Formats: sequence, structure tokens, C-alpha cells
Amino acid sequence: MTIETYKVNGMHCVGCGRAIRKLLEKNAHIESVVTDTYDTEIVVTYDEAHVDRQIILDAVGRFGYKAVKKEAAT
Ligand SMILES: [Cu+2]
Repeated sequence: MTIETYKVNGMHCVGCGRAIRKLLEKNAHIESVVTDTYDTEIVVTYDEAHVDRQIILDAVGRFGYKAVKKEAAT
């Protein structure tokens, strides 16, 4: 499993977050999506063998938002 955080510009309310989460979770290989509308971030846990990162970016983009992967803070 891969866990990645994405900054989602424009995800300003709970409704946005819920819509994004519902869409992503339709993918059986995306295990969980946690949305944080305060920090406008989502944390996606997925099976990297079956899910390409572009799928996540495209799904978020369908709502008119732009997701940018955050580099892991080390
Ligand atoms: Cu909204």
C-alpha cells in the first residue's frame, strides 16, 4: 500500500471533500481517502500495483479542482 498526501486547490467545504472521497473510493484498489477541507488536503491509501497516480489526479480534476502531490516531509 502507498499512502500519499495531495494538496487540492479549491476543495473548500465538506461537500467538495465528500464528493472527491466518494468518487475515489469507487476504485476497489483505493483503500481509503481522508479529506481535510481545512488544510485542503486529501490522504489517499492505495494499491500502487493497480492504481496509477494519474487516476487520482484525474478523479479530482473531474470536479474542477487541481490536486498536487505533496512531497513527504522528512
Ligand atoms: Cu465545496
